[in-house]
Amino acid sequence: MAGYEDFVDLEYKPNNKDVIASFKVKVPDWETPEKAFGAVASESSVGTWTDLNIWEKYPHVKKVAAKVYSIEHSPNGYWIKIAYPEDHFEQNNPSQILASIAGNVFGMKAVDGLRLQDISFTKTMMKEYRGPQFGINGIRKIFNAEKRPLMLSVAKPKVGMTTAEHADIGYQIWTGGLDLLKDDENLTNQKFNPFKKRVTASLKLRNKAEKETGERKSYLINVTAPTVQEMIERARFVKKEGGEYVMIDIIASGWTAVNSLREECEDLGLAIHAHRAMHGAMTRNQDHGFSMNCVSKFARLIGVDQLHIGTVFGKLVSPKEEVLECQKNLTQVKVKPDMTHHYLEQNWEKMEQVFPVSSGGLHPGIVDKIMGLLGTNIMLQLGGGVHGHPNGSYAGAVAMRAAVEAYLDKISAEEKAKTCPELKIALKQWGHTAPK
Ligand code: CAP
Ligand code: MG
Repeated sequence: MAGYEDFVDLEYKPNNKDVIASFKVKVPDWETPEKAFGAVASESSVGTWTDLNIWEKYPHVKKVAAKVYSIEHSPNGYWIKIAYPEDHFEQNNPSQILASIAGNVFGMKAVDGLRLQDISFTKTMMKEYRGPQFGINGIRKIFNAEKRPLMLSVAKPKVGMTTAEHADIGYQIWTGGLDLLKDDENLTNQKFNPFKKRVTASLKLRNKAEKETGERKSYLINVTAPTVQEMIERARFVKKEGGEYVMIDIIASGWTAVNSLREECEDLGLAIHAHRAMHGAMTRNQDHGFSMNCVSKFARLIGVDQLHIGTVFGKLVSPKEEVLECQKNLTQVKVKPDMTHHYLEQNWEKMEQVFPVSSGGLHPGIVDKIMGLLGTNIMLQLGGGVHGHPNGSYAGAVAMRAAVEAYLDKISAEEKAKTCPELKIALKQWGHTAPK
C-alpha cells in the first residue's frame, strides 16, 4: 500500500539526517486532514494520486520517502512538520530541493492552501554548500567600517537614464557620504545604459570619489542576464574593471543561477548582493506560498553576502516577525525554534553570516526606526529617500548620512539638522512618516 495516509507516521522521531519542513495547510472540507497532510508528503517526495503499491514493489523507496510526523491544529489552521531523508536530495542542488518540497504540492486540489513556513537543513548540507564568501566581517573590512550601518543608494529613476547620468548619480552619492551605489533590480544591459559602459564609467567616478573623500566606496552591479553564461561573463568583466561586487535578482533568475554565480565568484573573489524582487508573489500571502524566511535560508546556504529582508515600516509589505526571523537566520549560528510562528531551529555550523539589507520606501526621517528595530549591524538602502531630496542626490546622501550619524551619536535628527541644512530640508520634506 502507499495511499496518502501511509505518508503519515506520528510515532516517527526525526534524526539529524532528516531535512524538516514546516507547512501551514488549509484542508478542503471534502477531504480528511490526514489524507491532505499525507498528500503533501507523498507528492513532495515519492508518491502520486493513486496507490502504486510502492512499499511492496520497491521497499527501498521508503528510505527516501517523506513522512508527516507532527500535526498541530491552531486557530488559524493546521500546521504540520514533514521529515525528508537527506538522501532524497541531490548534493548542492537547491533547485531540486525546491522541486520536491516546494513543487507540485502548491497546486494540489487536496489542499485549499499551503504555505511553506520553514525548512531546516542538515549538518551534511552545511558541508555540501559554500555559504557566504565574505560574511559581515569580511564586508566591513572592505569599507573599514567596523560598527556602523553601511549605507547604499540605488540610482533613481530605476531605468531610463543614460550611462553618464547614472555614473554621475553614483559620484554624487559617494561624495555625499554613502558607501555603495546600487543598480536597480530591472537595470541590466538596456540600449540606453549598456552594462559594460555603465561599469567602466561608474567605477572611474568611484575611484575619483575615493580619492576625494579618502573613504572606500563600491558599486553593486546587476549581472542578472539572459543566460547563466552571459551572467558569468558580466561578473568577469566587473572583476577586470576593478569592482568588488555583483548583484543578482535571485528569484527572477532562479537558484541554479545563484549557485552558478556563487561558484564563479569564489574564483573571482567578488561579493554577491542578492535582490529579492518577485519574492512577494510567493511570500506575501500568509495562507499560501513560501516564506521569506525560506528565501533567506537558501540565500545563506548557497552563499550570497548581502540580502534584502524588508523594513517593517517602509513601502513594501514585510511583517515584523518575518523580518526578525530572516535577520536571525542570516546572522546567528544557532537559531532557536519559534513555536508561535512555526519557525524551525537551525544550526548554521561554520557558515559565514549574510549582511541584512533594509530597503524600500526609507528616507532620513525614519532610518532611526529601522536601527531601533534591527540594530546597526545592517545595511540601509535609500533610493527615493536620497534622490527625491529637493536639492538633489548629493544633498540627499548628506542628509542620509547625517540621520544615521545622529542615531549613532544618540541625538535626534532635529538636533543634528541644526548643523546639517540638507537634513533639515529632508525632514521638512518627509518628516518622520513612512510611505504608504
Ligand atoms: C527601493 C528599491 C528596492 C526595494 C526592494 C525599489 O527603492 O530600489 O528594489 O527596496 O524591496 O526599487 O523599490 P526606494 P526589498 O528606496 O526608492 O524605495 O528591499 O523589500 O526587497
Ligand atoms: Mg529597486
